[in-house]
Amino acid sequence: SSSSSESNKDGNSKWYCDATDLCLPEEEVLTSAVRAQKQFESQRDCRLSCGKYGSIWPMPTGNCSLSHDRVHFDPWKVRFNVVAPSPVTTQFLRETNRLFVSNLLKECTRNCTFSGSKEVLVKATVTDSSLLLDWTTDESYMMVVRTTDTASFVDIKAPTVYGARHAFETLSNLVTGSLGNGLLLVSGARITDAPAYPHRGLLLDSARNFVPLRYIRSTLDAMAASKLNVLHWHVVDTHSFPLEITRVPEMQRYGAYSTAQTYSRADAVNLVKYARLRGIRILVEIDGPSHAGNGWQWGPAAGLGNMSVCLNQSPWRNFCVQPPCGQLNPLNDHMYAVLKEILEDVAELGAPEETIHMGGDEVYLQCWNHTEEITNEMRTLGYDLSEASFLRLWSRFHQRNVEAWDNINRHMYPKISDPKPVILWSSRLTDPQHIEQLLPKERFIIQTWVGAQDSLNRDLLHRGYRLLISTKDAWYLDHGFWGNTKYYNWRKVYDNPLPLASLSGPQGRQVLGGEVCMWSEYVDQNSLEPRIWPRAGAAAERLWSNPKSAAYLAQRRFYRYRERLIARGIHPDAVIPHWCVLHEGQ
Ligand code: CP6
Repeated sequence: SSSSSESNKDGNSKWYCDATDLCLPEEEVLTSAVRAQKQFESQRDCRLSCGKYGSIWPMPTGNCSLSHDRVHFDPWKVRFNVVAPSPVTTQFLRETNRLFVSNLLKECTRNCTFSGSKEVLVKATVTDSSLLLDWTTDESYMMVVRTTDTASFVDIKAPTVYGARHAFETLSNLVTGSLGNGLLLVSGARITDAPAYPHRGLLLDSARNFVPLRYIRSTLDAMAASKLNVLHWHVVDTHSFPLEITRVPEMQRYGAYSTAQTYSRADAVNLVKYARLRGIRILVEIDGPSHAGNGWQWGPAAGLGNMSVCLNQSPWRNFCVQPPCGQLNPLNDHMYAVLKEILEDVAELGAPEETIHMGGDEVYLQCWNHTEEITNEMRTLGYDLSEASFLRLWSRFHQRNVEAWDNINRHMYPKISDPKPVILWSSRLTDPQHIEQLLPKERFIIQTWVGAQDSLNRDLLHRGYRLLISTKDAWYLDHGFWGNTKYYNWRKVYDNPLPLASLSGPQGRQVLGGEVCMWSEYVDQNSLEPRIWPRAGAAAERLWSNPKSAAYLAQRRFYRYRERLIARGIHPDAVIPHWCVLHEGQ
């Protein structure tokens, strides 16, 4: 047995392979005439589909049925007909079509051209003329696939281009390899689909260890394949500041590990475009007041005073959670001015509707309390040095930055009328007894990282806050690499329902979704991909489908999902001995 708690569906765990997903008997592949009139008579529920028949990941949430039959399929013979209401949406779908074909070409083991395959005519109709991508974007789609003697027809309807691009991903899930040339396509399908949560994220830390741009692009490719839609880019931290800030070049100059380990402004702008074409937002985090040090050291020499404090203190344990220490000085006005310029740069990088993550995690009050410059200034301003004073100082830090963020957006994007909410990590400020005084619920979204049993999520929802969930005892992909915790395998990631997942109504909708987190203390480009994938895919199905069943029922589909990642050039970790897949059901 691999684990006593992960029993198979019979409730025992005596099998080494607990691959118990239901696969229907294999059927002959149709090579020529297809019984079009019969193709929906033998339709299968998508949940029962196994690798051989194309298997959809994440599972659609609406109607979903697939034909038993497959036809030969040649990606070169796909013809697209795009019906979109504006030049930008038309252009978007054309580029999406190219990505779809190039992804499928990677699936061909020998040659993609098979003489017996017929044309596939894909019609995609979208109605919204904008490319807006935020929590309100409708990502739903409908898709019908049918096959006649002469061709296959795919009809996709979606409100937005993002729904349409998800439909293309689903369509590529209906394609499987063949032993000879070409590929096979499920001959008939009817699918309606929409995500359970609007925020389906992956956090990537590129500050502890630098992650070269092409590895971030690969991460985006795999996210697109999984219908994840937010890359939370934890781009800077105390350790390094690789991001170019054009208004404040000192940040990168003082903060990057080397000139090679940097992201230029153009890199970031291009990455945002690359992501959006794949249906993904890039949400930049500028963490503060804690987790900020390198990059901020140039204040004294420039006459701006200490903008970050405790950087070189020892022993570090007295000043921060993790070395190197560094915490922004909340009483230095120059620091706020520089931070505002950083926020301006970030606001310009992204889409007009995009917002920002401002961190707020792991503040160490002892750092400020042990910095004379700060305690002296506090006494001058009439603060005592109580804990309540420091908490007030900390919340003022966030309030000031939110005001700056609002001002920036009012000027930069006057057409967007509502102030954008800002995201913060859960912390002492988000304790239920403090939060309503400190962080107004209209302005702040809280990303919680408490354990699954913690009452915080329920308490904050009860008080009307919107949440992102990153349960640290299931969705921290770095766990198991710090030496003392068990590696979170994909089942654990999968079997972690979001709080109030079963609630409909306002409290259910206050959970915007969640993120799996790839902190980079112990990964860089050499181990990044297998650490993230395929486990982040388990979170992707949790967030898209909110499945009622546990991981064992998804195993066969998950295995096939992993194979698709491999075909697309990703290097996911292994999840099961291949022998188990070959002997499944025996
Ligand atoms: N870095 C930052 C981290 C973590 C956080 N913020 C973290 C904390 C605890 C664990 C793993 C990661 N490495 N900036 C907390 C949100 Cl167990």
